[in-house]
Amino acid sequence: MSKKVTTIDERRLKTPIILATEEKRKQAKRREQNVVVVGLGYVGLPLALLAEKKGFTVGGLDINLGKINALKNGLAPELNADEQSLLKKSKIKFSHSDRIIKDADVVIVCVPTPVHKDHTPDLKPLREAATAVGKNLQPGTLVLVESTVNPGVCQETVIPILEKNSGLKVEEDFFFAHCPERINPGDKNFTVATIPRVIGADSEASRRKAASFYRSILDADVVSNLEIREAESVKMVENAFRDINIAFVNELAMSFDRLGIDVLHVIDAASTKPFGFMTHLPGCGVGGHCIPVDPYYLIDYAKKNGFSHRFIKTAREINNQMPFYTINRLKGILRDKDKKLSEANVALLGLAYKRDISDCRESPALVIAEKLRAAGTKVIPFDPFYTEENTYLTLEDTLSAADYVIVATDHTLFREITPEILKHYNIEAVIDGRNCLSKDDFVKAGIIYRGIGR
Ligand code: SAJ
Repeated sequence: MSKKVTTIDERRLKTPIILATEEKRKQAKRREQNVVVVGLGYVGLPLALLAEKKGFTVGGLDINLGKINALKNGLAPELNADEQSLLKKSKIKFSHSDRIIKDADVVIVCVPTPVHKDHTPDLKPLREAATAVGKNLQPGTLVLVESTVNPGVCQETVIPILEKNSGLKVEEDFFFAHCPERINPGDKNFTVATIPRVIGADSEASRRKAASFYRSILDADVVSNLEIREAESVKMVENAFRDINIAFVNELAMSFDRLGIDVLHVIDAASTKPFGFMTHLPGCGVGGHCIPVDPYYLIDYAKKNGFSHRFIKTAREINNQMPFYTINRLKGILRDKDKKLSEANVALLGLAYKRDISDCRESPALVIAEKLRAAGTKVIPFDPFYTEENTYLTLEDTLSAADYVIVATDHTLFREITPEILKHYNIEAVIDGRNCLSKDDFVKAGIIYRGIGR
């Protein structure tokens, strides 16, 4: 019988001192490596700080001079506490000039990929970033694109711009890979260092270089056996998957409102099934820079190649209508009181697209505010994280000026609102756009409650 060979984990044989010495040697080697991150938003800045923490010499480029000046002064409110402390002691060279790219061994493009009003992809930021990189690209550099794009963008848009502006040839003069970002803003468990990543490349040399770089900064798995277009597709699939599942529960919510069934009770119960079910929750809409945006990139590209994504498109339509559905919940209450929207003073609680963050991009709350105002409603917005738009400085002042409340973001502060508080301010009804309040308590207290699906 063959002797069972036990593979001994080499690391276990090394003493902590040997491991620490090895890490120090790797860090010293990395210090010779210059990494430049292009785009210092919620993706690029944490990545730049992580690369520096892991020993690389790092430069950060952004077209926003105000952001660069703030960063030079150690100011970046959107960072979490750990990242803030890294920024305070950081030696990252923050620059507004793309010449910083000339010294880079690794360039990482982390610029936004939004959509136009008609939901078609807006690649302008990415094209501009690729042009800046191309103009300063040196032979031997590894170019990594983290921005979320549909299949084809790297090979059909980015690489041609890099080659045209540098006179260099991809895979001959410089290396290229795509590693879609997977940041989840506000997530304290999964951070830039711990989220597994996927890499797509079209040559073994680029693949190896990209995998080696990410493995040197991440404490997470790196899957590197994809082609570029596959890696571009992974992100599209991840986010369309989430959007479709949210649309599913949003449709259930609208149906169950008619049927008088509490959709949250049903979803909670279905979630007890340990397999074959994944919990998603209905709400007043789908915001953010990823979920409501990315599916349109895939829809648009597939359409250009002769395929119409009916299911993904329908999911987008369902989710886009949720702000209007939320307003209709209020209209139903007013109708019973023979009132119109133009006679209502509505406290709109929450502008951010999700809990306990300040980001309002594509937020359904902004659609609700716009449509209510168009109907003549007096909208009194309040968001503890996004103070620019607040009518009043406190929640109490906001409630004192309102007759009705719409909760559009389930910030922790709003989850603590009790019926007594609303009664104190003579609030007649609450539309709970995030189903984050206790329906039974409000009904018992005689306050009209409408959730989304309950
Ligand atoms: N939402 C619902 N119901 C849900 C989940 C979310 O209505 O069950 C709404 C949220 O209120 C928000 C929007 O959808 O308005 C997006 O929420 P999100 O939790 O997906 O938050 P994002 O946009 O920050 O998504 C990020 C994404 N990360 C990347 O794209 C790299 C996404 O892929 C992650 O799945 C998501 O975080 C996550 O899982 O938290």
